[in-house]
Amino acid sequence: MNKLQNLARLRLNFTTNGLKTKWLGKNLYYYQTVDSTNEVAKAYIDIGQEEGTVIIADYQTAGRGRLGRKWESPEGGGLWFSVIFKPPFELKYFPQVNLLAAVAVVEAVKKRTGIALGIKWPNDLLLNHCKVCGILAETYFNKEEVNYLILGVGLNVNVSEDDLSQEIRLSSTSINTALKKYIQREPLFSEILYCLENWYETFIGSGISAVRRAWLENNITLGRWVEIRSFGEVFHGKAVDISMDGNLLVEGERGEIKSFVTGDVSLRVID
Ligand code: BT5
Repeated sequence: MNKLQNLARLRLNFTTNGLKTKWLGKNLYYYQTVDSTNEVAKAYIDIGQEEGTVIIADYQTAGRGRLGRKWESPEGGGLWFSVIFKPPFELKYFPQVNLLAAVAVVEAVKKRTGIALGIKWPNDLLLNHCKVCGILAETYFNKEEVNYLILGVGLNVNVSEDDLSQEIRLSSTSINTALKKYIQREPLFSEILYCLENWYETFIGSGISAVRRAWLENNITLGRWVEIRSFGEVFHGKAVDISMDGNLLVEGERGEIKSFVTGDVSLRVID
């Protein structure tokens, strides 16, 4: 039995009444439990599901972050989902989708809750200095060697401190912790898909400029002293800009500028 057949009994119904998108999320698969929605997305690509397909789960047993890290996905309190994209551009531009995804989630959360999240390069969204959302963009090739991009988003909506491990309790938060009230997940989810579709279309239609501008307006990384770990090396400097490719430019102590590609690094703000 393949992965999707195995999962079939865990599928739930999802009402998409509030969905305002044209194509993104029109195919939507909602599960009670999966290992990782990014993994399920691969199985859907393998059976020919098209761009815009969304997989969402109430609980992930093996939710993951970048570089093999774990993404804690407690039951029912978050939006843990993945979107399948088939970008009509070269692989080297794929990391830029991280930027537009961050911008889209910030915009949707602002519209629905009034809360302003800050973007920490490359893929963390912070609220009151704590992580509330992580984004994971992974490339996947199907049998015909067509490149897909699976965009995974984990947003803590109604997640309480006790739902998370001791390890990350102090560095993470959720929207309901900040607002001190229960948040309905469906309207927020629909809004995120709507913003994601808009920003993706903007990106495809006119490139990174508008995305980059919005990213810059909402970022909390530039101008800060940072410590970057990349392939076993540690680099200290001031985050000064992001390039048109979405790379972070950091000025070292001797004035040298280094460029870091999203995906390869972990970054800590130290000032
Ligand atoms: C990320 O990685 O932040 C990307 C997370 C993407 C999760 C989504 S959920 C749907 C889809 N399916 C998946 O399997 N993944 C995606 P990274 O930058 O490597 O950050 C991981 C780190 O965030 C961990 O090492 C913890 O320190 C922290 N963390 C883990 N779970 C968290 C949570 N629920 N809230 C806040 N921080 C968390």
